[in-house]
Amino acid sequence: MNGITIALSKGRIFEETLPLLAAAGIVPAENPETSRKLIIGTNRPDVRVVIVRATDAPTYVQHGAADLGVVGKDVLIEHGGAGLYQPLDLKIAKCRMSVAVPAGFDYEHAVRQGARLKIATKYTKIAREHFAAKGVHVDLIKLYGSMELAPLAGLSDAIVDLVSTGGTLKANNLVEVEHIMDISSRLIVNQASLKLKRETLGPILDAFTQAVEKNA
Ligand code: PRT
Ligand code: MG
Repeated sequence: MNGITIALSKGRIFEETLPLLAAAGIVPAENPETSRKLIIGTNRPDVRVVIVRATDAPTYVQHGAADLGVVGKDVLIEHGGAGLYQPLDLKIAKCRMSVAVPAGFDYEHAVRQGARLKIATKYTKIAREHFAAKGVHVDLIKLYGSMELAPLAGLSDAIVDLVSTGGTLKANNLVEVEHIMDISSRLIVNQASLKLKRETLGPILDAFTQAVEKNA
Protein backbone atom coordinates (compact mmCIF):
# COMPACT_ATOMS: atom_id res chain seq x y z
CA MET A 1 0.00 0.00 0.00
CA ASN A 2 1.31 3.41 -0.99
CA GLY A 3 -0.93 5.40 1.32
CA ILE A 4 -0.24 6.40 4.90
CA THR A 5 -1.62 4.57 7.96
CA ILE A 6 -1.63 6.37 11.30
CA ALA A 7 -2.01 4.40 14.58
CA LEU A 8 -3.91 6.23 17.31
CA SER A 9 -5.53 5.13 20.56
CA LYS A 10 -8.95 6.48 21.36
CA GLY A 11 -9.51 8.87 24.21
CA ARG A 12 -7.08 11.64 25.02
CA ILE A 13 -4.48 10.75 22.38
CA PHE A 14 -7.05 10.75 19.55
CA GLU A 15 -8.66 13.97 20.80
CA GLU A 16 -5.37 15.83 21.28
CA THR A 17 -3.92 14.62 17.96
CA LEU A 18 -6.92 15.94 15.97
CA PRO A 19 -5.66 19.57 15.86
CA LEU A 20 -2.21 18.38 14.70
CA LEU A 21 -3.78 16.25 11.96
CA ALA A 22 -5.92 19.25 10.95
CA ALA A 23 -2.75 21.34 10.63
CA ALA A 24 -1.52 18.71 8.15
CA GLY A 25 -4.86 18.92 6.29
CA ILE A 26 -6.05 15.53 7.61
CA VAL A 27 -9.56 15.15 9.04
CA PRO A 28 -10.76 11.69 10.19
CA ALA A 29 -14.16 10.76 8.77
CA GLU A 30 -15.45 9.31 12.04
CA ASN A 31 -15.03 9.57 15.80
CA PRO A 32 -13.81 6.28 17.37
CA GLU A 33 -15.76 7.09 20.56
CA THR A 34 -19.04 6.69 18.70
CA SER A 35 -18.06 4.46 15.79
CA ARG A 36 -17.05 0.86 16.37
CA LYS A 37 -14.86 0.88 13.29
CA LEU A 38 -11.18 0.18 13.84
CA ILE A 39 -10.10 1.53 10.46
CA ILE A 40 -11.20 5.09 9.86
CA GLY A 41 -10.86 6.93 6.58
CA THR A 42 -9.99 10.59 6.31
CA ASN A 43 -10.71 13.46 3.93
CA ARG A 44 -7.58 12.33 2.09
CA PRO A 45 -7.96 9.13 0.06
CA ASP A 46 -4.30 8.23 0.74
CA VAL A 47 -4.47 8.57 4.56
CA ARG A 48 -6.25 6.32 7.07
CA VAL A 49 -6.27 5.96 10.84
CA VAL A 50 -6.20 2.62 12.71
CA ILE A 51 -7.54 2.56 16.27
CA VAL A 52 -5.27 0.59 18.62
CA ARG A 53 -4.79 0.09 22.35
CA ALA A 54 -2.37 2.76 23.63
CA THR A 55 0.20 0.09 24.52
CA ASP A 56 -0.03 -1.51 21.06
CA ALA A 57 0.78 1.61 18.98
CA PRO A 58 4.60 1.03 19.01
CA THR A 59 4.09 -2.57 17.87
CA TYR A 60 1.97 -1.54 14.86
CA VAL A 61 4.51 1.09 13.80
CA GLN A 62 7.55 -1.12 14.47
CA HIS A 63 6.17 -3.83 12.16
CA GLY A 64 5.09 -1.36 9.49
CA ALA A 65 1.37 -2.10 9.90
CA ALA A 66 1.18 1.64 10.54
CA ASP A 67 3.60 4.23 9.16
CA LEU A 68 3.04 6.74 11.94
CA GLY A 69 1.74 6.61 15.48
CA VAL A 70 1.23 8.73 18.55
CA VAL A 71 2.27 7.25 21.88
CA GLY A 72 2.91 8.32 25.47
CA LYS A 73 6.55 8.47 26.57
CA ASP A 74 5.54 6.01 29.34
CA VAL A 75 4.44 3.40 26.78
CA LEU A 76 7.44 4.09 24.57
CA ILE A 77 9.94 3.53 27.40
CA GLU A 78 8.24 0.29 28.46
CA HIS A 79 8.20 -0.90 24.82
CA GLY A 80 11.87 -0.06 24.28
CA GLY A 81 11.47 1.86 21.01
CA ALA A 82 13.37 -0.64 18.81
CA GLY A 83 12.85 -0.01 15.09
CA LEU A 84 11.09 3.29 15.70
CA TYR A 85 12.16 6.72 14.57
CA GLN A 86 11.06 9.34 17.13
CA PRO A 87 11.24 12.72 15.46
CA LEU A 88 8.97 14.81 17.65
CA ASP A 89 7.64 15.49 21.14
CA LEU A 90 4.04 16.48 20.38
CA LYS A 91 3.62 17.98 23.88
CA ILE A 92 0.11 16.54 24.20
CA ALA A 93 -1.53 14.22 26.77
CA LYS A 94 0.84 15.62 29.40
CA CYS A 95 1.13 14.12 32.84
CA ARG A 96 3.86 12.91 35.20
CA MET A 97 5.12 9.55 36.44
CA SER A 98 5.16 9.48 40.23
CA VAL A 99 5.52 7.31 43.31
CA ALA A 100 2.46 7.45 45.56
CA VAL A 101 1.72 5.92 48.97
CA PRO A 102 -1.25 5.82 51.36
CA ALA A 103 -1.55 9.04 53.39
CA GLY A 104 0.25 8.40 56.67
CA PHE A 105 2.86 5.99 55.29
CA ASP A 106 6.29 7.52 55.97
CA TYR A 107 7.96 6.79 52.65
CA GLU A 108 11.14 8.78 53.33
CA HIS A 109 11.60 6.98 56.62
CA ALA A 110 11.10 3.57 55.02
CA VAL A 111 13.67 4.46 52.33
CA ARG A 112 16.19 5.72 54.94
CA GLN A 113 15.72 2.52 56.95
CA GLY A 114 16.56 0.49 53.84
CA ALA A 115 13.21 -1.28 53.97
CA ARG A 116 12.37 -3.56 51.05
CA LEU A 117 9.32 -1.95 49.42
CA LYS A 118 6.53 -3.65 47.51
CA ILE A 119 5.69 -1.53 44.46
CA ALA A 120 2.64 -2.17 42.28
CA THR A 121 2.80 -0.77 38.76
CA LYS A 122 2.05 -1.20 35.09
CA TYR A 123 5.43 0.49 34.39
CA THR A 124 7.91 -2.10 35.63
CA LYS A 125 10.84 -0.89 33.52
CA ILE A 126 10.52 2.75 34.62
CA ALA A 127 9.99 1.68 38.25
CA ARG A 128 12.93 -0.75 38.23
CA GLU A 129 15.30 1.90 36.82
CA HIS A 130 14.05 4.58 39.20
CA PHE A 131 14.55 2.52 42.38
CA ALA A 132 17.82 1.00 41.17
CA ALA A 133 19.21 4.52 40.62
CA LYS A 134 18.20 5.43 44.19
CA GLY A 135 19.65 2.19 45.56
CA VAL A 136 16.27 1.19 47.02
CA HIS A 137 15.41 -2.51 47.08
CA VAL A 138 11.94 -3.21 45.71
CA ASP A 139 9.68 -6.10 44.84
CA LEU A 140 7.78 -5.11 41.72
CA ILE A 141 4.22 -6.34 41.30
CA LYS A 142 2.98 -6.04 37.72
CA LEU A 143 -0.59 -4.77 37.32
CA TYR A 144 -2.57 -3.85 34.21
CA GLY A 145 -4.78 -1.12 35.68
CA SER A 146 -6.27 0.53 38.78
CA MET A 147 -2.88 0.74 40.49
CA GLU A 148 -4.45 3.01 43.12
CA LEU A 149 -6.23 0.02 44.63
CA ALA A 150 -3.07 -1.97 45.36
CA PRO A 151 -1.88 -0.23 48.57
CA LEU A 152 -5.46 0.16 49.81
CA ALA A 153 -6.09 -3.58 49.47
CA GLY A 154 -2.73 -4.47 51.05
CA LEU A 155 -1.13 -5.72 47.84
CA SER A 156 1.74 -3.19 47.93
CA ASP A 157 3.36 -0.41 49.99
CA ALA A 158 3.41 2.05 47.11
CA ILE A 159 2.55 2.50 43.44
CA VAL A 160 4.25 3.98 40.41
CA ASP A 161 1.61 5.56 38.18
CA LEU A 162 0.70 8.49 35.99
CA VAL A 163 -0.78 11.56 37.62
CA SER A 164 -2.33 14.53 35.88
CA THR A 165 -4.80 16.46 38.07
CA GLY A 166 -4.05 14.38 41.19
CA GLY A 167 -7.80 13.79 41.59
CA THR A 168 -7.57 10.00 41.46
CA LEU A 169 -4.87 9.85 44.15
CA LYS A 170 -6.83 12.24 46.36
CA ALA A 171 -10.07 10.28 45.98
CA ASN A 172 -8.24 7.17 47.19
CA ASN A 173 -6.38 8.82 50.08
CA LEU A 174 -2.98 8.46 48.41
CA VAL A 175 -0.21 11.06 48.28
CA GLU A 176 2.51 11.68 45.71
CA VAL A 177 5.92 11.32 47.35
CA GLU A 178 8.28 11.32 44.36
CA HIS A 179 8.24 12.72 40.84
CA ILE A 180 9.99 10.31 38.46
CA MET A 181 9.60 12.09 35.11
CA ASP A 182 7.38 14.34 33.02
CA ILE A 183 5.40 12.52 30.34
CA SER A 184 3.98 13.69 27.01
CA SER A 185 3.11 11.96 23.76
CA ARG A 186 5.59 11.39 20.95
CA LEU A 187 5.26 10.92 17.23
CA ILE A 188 6.74 7.59 16.14
CA VAL A 189 7.57 6.67 12.56
CA ASN A 190 8.40 3.34 10.94
CA GLN A 191 12.00 3.53 9.78
CA ALA A 192 11.39 1.92 6.37
CA SER A 193 8.34 4.13 5.71
CA LEU A 194 10.45 7.19 6.37
CA LYS A 195 12.68 6.25 3.44
CA LEU A 196 10.11 4.67 1.08
CA LYS A 197 7.28 7.17 1.63
CA ARG A 198 9.32 10.30 2.21
CA GLU A 199 7.35 12.29 -0.39
CA THR A 200 4.03 11.80 1.41
CA LEU A 201 5.37 11.64 4.96
CA GLY A 202 7.66 14.67 4.75
CA PRO A 203 4.92 17.31 4.49
CA ILE A 204 2.89 15.64 7.27
CA LEU A 205 5.91 15.65 9.61
CA ASP A 206 6.64 19.28 8.71
CA ALA A 207 3.05 20.33 9.43
CA PHE A 208 3.12 18.52 12.80
CA THR A 209 6.43 20.19 13.69
CA GLN A 210 5.09 23.65 12.85
CA ALA A 211 1.83 23.07 14.74
CA VAL A 212 3.73 21.94 17.85
CA GLU A 213 6.01 25.01 17.67
CA LYS A 214 2.97 27.26 17.31
CA ASN A 215 1.39 25.71 20.43
CA ALA A 216 4.56 26.20 22.51
O1 PRT B 1 -7.19 3.20 29.31
P1 PRT B 1 -6.61 1.98 28.61
O2 PRT B 1 -6.35 0.84 29.53
O3 PRT B 1 -7.32 1.63 27.34
O4 PRT B 1 -5.17 2.37 28.07
P2 PRT B 1 -4.25 3.53 28.58
O5 PRT B 1 -4.54 3.93 29.98
O6 PRT B 1 -2.84 3.13 28.25
O7 PRT B 1 -4.68 4.67 27.56
P3 PRT B 1 -5.13 6.14 27.85
O8 PRT B 1 -5.78 6.63 26.61
O9 PRT B 1 -5.86 6.23 29.14
O10 PRT B 1 -3.73 6.87 28.02
C1 PRT B 1 -2.91 7.11 26.91
C2 PRT B 1 -1.74 7.97 27.33
O11 PRT B 1 -2.20 9.21 27.87
C3 PRT B 1 -0.86 7.38 28.42
O12 PRT B 1 0.05 6.45 27.89
C4 PRT B 1 -0.18 8.65 28.97
O13 PRT B 1 0.99 8.93 28.22
C5 PRT B 1 -1.21 9.76 28.71
N1 PRT B 1 -1.88 10.26 29.92
C6 PRT B 1 -1.96 11.58 30.26
C7 PRT B 1 -2.50 9.56 30.90
C8 PRT B 1 -2.94 10.48 31.86
N2 PRT B 1 -2.61 11.73 31.43
C9 PRT B 1 -3.64 10.01 33.03
N3 PRT B 1 -4.02 10.81 33.89
N4 PRT B 1 -2.72 8.23 31.06
C10 PRT B 1 -3.38 7.80 32.13
N5 PRT B 1 -3.85 8.63 33.14
C11 PRT B 1 -4.55 7.96 34.27
C12 PRT B 1 -3.58 7.52 35.38
O14 PRT B 1 -3.05 6.23 35.10
C13 PRT B 1 -4.46 7.51 36.64
O15 PRT B 1 -5.20 6.33 36.77
O16 PRT B 1 -5.47 8.82 34.91
C14 PRT B 1 -5.43 8.65 36.33
C15 PRT B 1 -4.89 9.87 37.02
O17 PRT B 1 -5.48 11.04 36.53
P4 PRT B 1 -5.73 12.26 37.54
O18 PRT B 1 -6.16 13.40 36.64
O19 PRT B 1 -6.81 11.86 38.48
O20 PRT B 1 -4.43 12.59 38.24
MG1 MG C 1 -6.43 4.73 30.68
